[in-house]
Amino acid sequence: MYKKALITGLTGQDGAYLAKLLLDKGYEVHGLVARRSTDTRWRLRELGVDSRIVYHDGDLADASSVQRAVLKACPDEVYNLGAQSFVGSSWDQPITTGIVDGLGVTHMLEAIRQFRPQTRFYQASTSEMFGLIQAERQDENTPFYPRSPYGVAKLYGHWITVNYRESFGLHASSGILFNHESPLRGIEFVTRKVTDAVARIKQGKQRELRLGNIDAQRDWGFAGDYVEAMWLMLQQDKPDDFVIATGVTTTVREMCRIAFSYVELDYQDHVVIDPEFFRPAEVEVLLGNPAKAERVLGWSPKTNLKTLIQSMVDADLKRVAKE
Ligand code: NAP
Ligand code: G4F
Repeated sequence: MYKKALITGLTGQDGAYLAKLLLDKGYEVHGLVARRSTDTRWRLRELGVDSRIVYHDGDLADASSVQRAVLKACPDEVYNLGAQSFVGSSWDQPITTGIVDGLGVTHMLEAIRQFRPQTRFYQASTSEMFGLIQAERQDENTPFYPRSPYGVAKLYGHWITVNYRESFGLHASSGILFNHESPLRGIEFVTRKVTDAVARIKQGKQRELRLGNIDAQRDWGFAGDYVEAMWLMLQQDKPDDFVIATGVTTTVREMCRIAFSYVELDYQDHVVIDPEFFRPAEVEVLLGNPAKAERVLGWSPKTNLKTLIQSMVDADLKRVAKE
């Protein structure tokens, strides 16, 4: 028998890779998609999966639409990836971020509890919850200290997932994923901002790149590897929480060097530090310890940062050349 999955955040980076993974495994894939005035399905087209998905109109802020999607899709598995996911915007839209990234999780958990309690649930939690880090390498036992409205909202989403698992026995797992990137990454995130700029500068369409805190360090992996971990979590007999990371941390500065040097440019000739891109409170460093995921899920990252950034530059070079 084939399985059915409902994905929120289907049109985002992870939603697109996850939809492809599940379709390749023979799943019937449903997506909760919020109404927008512009086209948001370009990533699904890029991966050639847009016409193979059953779409449900809905918004995580609207509990009734979430319930309707669960009732119509009758999913075996729900992957809750929908979110206002840009940390920088969360200071400008703290209330929306709180509703969608926090309360939205409860909307989905309640729909599952009331109408389909056998459904397995995945919550897209984040290393941003560690914020002002309380241990050099962060794992499932590291205390949280979020530093942005986004991190705070996601922490609520994480704990309500744990709470519904413990209160109602739901098969609800929380994946604490560290930064993961790809050619499908939104342009506002620093890796894509850099690779897009490298492509433009190389082709003479841009001269400088304005960035904020390039001394910040992140544990960056490849989104395609990380969606595999999400799926593995829901295949376990027992629900649980897992850190998904590479175990390597790199500065934004070094990531820039990798991207620019790939096309024989020196980042120091083009990067301009601009106070506009500094945050009210910064997460200076993140470094995950994925030992539990390796031991229990048999998961480990397959892609290193250099290969990842170079693949993003290649994709941006092709795209910018066609503009
Ligand atoms: P993304 O590319 O920004 O995608 C976010 C998705 O959420 C989009 O499909 C967006 O729809 C949807 N969405 C936004 N507001 C919504 C609402 N009110 N109702 C329903 N859907 C809504 O993010 P991503 O990188 O794929 O990340 C996926 C999830 O993992 C997010 O929850 C993010 O917070 C979390 N996460 C990401 C990372 C990472 O490094 N990528 C790390 C840890 C955790 P539109 O396309 O219509 O805007
Ligand atoms: O690429 P970023 O915007 O990602 P950030 O804030 O780490 O958040 C991402 O990863 C989280 C997991 O830890 C996810 F939960 C979240 O949804 C998102 O996917 O910024 C990375 C670092 C930051 O320290 C930022 O201050 O890069 C620094 N940075 C320096 N200049 C910049 C810039 N970030 C952006 N976006 N733009 C800049 O110009």
